[in-house]
Amino acid sequence: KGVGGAVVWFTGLSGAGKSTLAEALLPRLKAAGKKVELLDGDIVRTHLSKGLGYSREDRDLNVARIAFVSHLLARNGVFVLVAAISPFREARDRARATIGDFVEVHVAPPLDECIKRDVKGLYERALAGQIPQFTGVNDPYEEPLAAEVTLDTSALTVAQATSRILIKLRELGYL
Ligand code: GGZ
Repeated sequence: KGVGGAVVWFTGLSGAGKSTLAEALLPRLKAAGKKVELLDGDIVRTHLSKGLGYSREDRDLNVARIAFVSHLLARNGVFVLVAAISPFREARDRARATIGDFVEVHVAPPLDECIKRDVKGLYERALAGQIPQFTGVNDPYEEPLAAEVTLDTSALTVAQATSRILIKLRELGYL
């Protein structure tokens, strides 16, 4: 497995729990002696992808940029945790092909659960027609067909979900 890096790619709806899980996994990987970097959608969009919107073209470009940077890091032994909706299967599969050491984690609570939580009030606005192209409401989310890990975060604690990812990373020989 090269010099031991890998990309753990969290995909799923807004509010599914991608960032929460990435943030919970980070110290666990550090404790295992790994170098770790987190690329979170919010941060990426204020720096690397500043100016991009939410058309399919812009989302795919965002994902391609994240994949490019992740690959550079992973091939130098870093564990990269990516948290981005990344709603289009083709773009995720291109990321997988670019990166190689790619562990796809589908963070998959029911949409209803995301709407119920609505941490940032975005679903309420989207459902009221105030946000065009909001994933899961009026824009598609294409579910992974073969994610390494699928987590229904409405039925799991953060600790349980994190431990499932760690088990998979061990199984795959990354830990
Ligand atoms: C989806 C949107 C949108 C639209 C703004 N659709 O939960 P959040 O708020 O903090 O994270 C979401 C973030 C999505 O950025 P990503 O880079 O992860 O998306 S993608 O991978 O598709 O490029 C959400 C907020 O931005 N947001 N408008 N229309 N999410």
